Amino acid sequence: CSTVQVLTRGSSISDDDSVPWFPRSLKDLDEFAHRILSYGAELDCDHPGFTDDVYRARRKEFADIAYNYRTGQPIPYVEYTDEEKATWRTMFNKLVELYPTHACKEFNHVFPLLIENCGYCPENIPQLQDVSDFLKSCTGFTLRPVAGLLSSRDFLAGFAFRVFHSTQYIRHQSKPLYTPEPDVCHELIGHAPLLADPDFANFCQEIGLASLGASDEWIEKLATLFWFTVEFGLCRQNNQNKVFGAGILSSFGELQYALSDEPEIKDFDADVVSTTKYPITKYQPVYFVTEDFRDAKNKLKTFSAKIPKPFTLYYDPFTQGIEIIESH
Ligand code: HBI
Ligand code: FE
Repeated sequence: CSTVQVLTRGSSISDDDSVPWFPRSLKDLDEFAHRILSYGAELDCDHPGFTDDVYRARRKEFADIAYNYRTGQPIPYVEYTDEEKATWRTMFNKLVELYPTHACKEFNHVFPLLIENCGYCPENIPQLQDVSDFLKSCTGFTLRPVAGLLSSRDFLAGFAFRVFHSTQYIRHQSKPLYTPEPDVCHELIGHAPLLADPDFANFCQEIGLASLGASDEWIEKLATLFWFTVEFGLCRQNNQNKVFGAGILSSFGELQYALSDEPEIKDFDADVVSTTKYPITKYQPVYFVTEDFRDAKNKLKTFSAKIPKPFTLYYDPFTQGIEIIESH
């Protein structure tokens, strides 16, 4: 029979339990606030701040802000301590030395704008709300505070709405150049700059939309694609490899290692990338290179067209909601 394309609002998709729940509006993202895998104050025993009660209490303060945050509210300003600012300063000063030669041109285009518009400088940790306002004016991306690690499904779902779940706490002062988990340095220096780039923002939203309603196996593939692009991606510019992955951009050591001749470099192929295993707490043995963010988005679209879903969805920028076109 011919497929009947029905544009439905309260579609029966919610009755179809073969489709995992996914957010349909910005407000729905509030569901994630309490679905975190690790509450910020619960540190692993090998965490640099594990035995530091003052640090753990501070982490609880940040986790509570995020846990109580609701869509539409301003992100609370935080008075960072001198010790936290010193950690940021060490990180900031080391990293900015390398960006002109190691970061992609889009990053180097945006970074000065963040200095000018959001108070990025060695002495000051920028406020999430100020960075969010700047990103919104560039690409519509906004930041939302998160209390700790989200599941891949939930974290990727935020991207469908151009929402980046950002931590607000900072790594322990004993290791300013290392963090076992995302922290405000990683988010604001690694991720935020490129979320201001239109092509990169489109790429990120594409991953998010592909993840909505996908099965767990496909979520894992998309999370792996995310890992080798948004977190650890390289691109080709003027016949040289340049960095765009946040995990590299926010790591002084890995920024040098990634462009050295030590790691294996492969051309980006979505099918290969999505099934490549990767280590979490050491430098990546392999990186993938894409031409540019448009190229990456086109390859991602071809890849995500293979994800089996009993419906087609799209993002409505006017309602900032997800619309379903159901095919029977
Ligand atoms: N959760 N809060 C948070 N921040 C991340 O960067 C993050 C996450 N969950 C999963 C994740 N990153 C990636 O490993 C992919 O699974 C998406
Ligand atoms: Fe990250």
